[in-house]
Amino acid sequence: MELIFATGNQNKVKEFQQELAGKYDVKTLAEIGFTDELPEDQDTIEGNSLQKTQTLYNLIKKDCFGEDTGLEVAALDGEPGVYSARYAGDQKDSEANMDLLLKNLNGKKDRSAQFKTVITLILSDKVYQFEGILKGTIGHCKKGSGGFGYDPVFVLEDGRTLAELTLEEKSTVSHRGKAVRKLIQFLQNDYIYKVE
Ligand code: ITT
Repeated sequence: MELIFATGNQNKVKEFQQELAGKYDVKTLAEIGFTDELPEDQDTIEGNSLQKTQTLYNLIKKDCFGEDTGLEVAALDGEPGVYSARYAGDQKDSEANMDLLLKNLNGKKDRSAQFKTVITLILSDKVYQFEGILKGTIGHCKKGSGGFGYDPVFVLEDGRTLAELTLEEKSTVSHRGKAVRKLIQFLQNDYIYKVE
């Protein structure tokens, strides 16, 4: 079964491949020669996930999936949330985003946060969504060299940041890993069962 992944983020591709490789024939936008940026101007993570995936589906009319992820910080009323990529400006600079986050949390006692991923899958005009959440806290400085985005400041229960995990370890606990396993379960059980 071929699925096109509606993302321009190669780090996401790597993390999805960790779970999907060998199970599904996942093609990236680059592999199908699609170079445009997909729109994401909705005010919810669910809405952005749907918008990216629906835009691609309308253009190529092939089964596809996409995802949107946001970091929600309690003491900042859920920010940066849907604005996670552009928190410190349109250049989508992860270092600048983390610096601004650490600055905005300066002096705040509550540093609890969560990552939320919503995957949208479109199969033959039908739309499905799968959510994954990872709870943690925001550290006081950046630690680790793995992962991407806000990983160096996102601290797990065991004290490590997401950037200190291997790709495999991150997948086991992460928001994206949880959402993608729900997608796989759906594809393996419900959907395959329904169409036969
Ligand atoms: P798309 O092409 O899929 O839209 P994007 O990079 O614009 O890719 P998002 O809007 O979903 O991705 O992501 C918002 C930002 O949140 C992203 O730029 C990262 O900085 C951050 N982010 C997403 N997933 C993350 C993860 O697993 N760990 C740390 N930061 C993450």
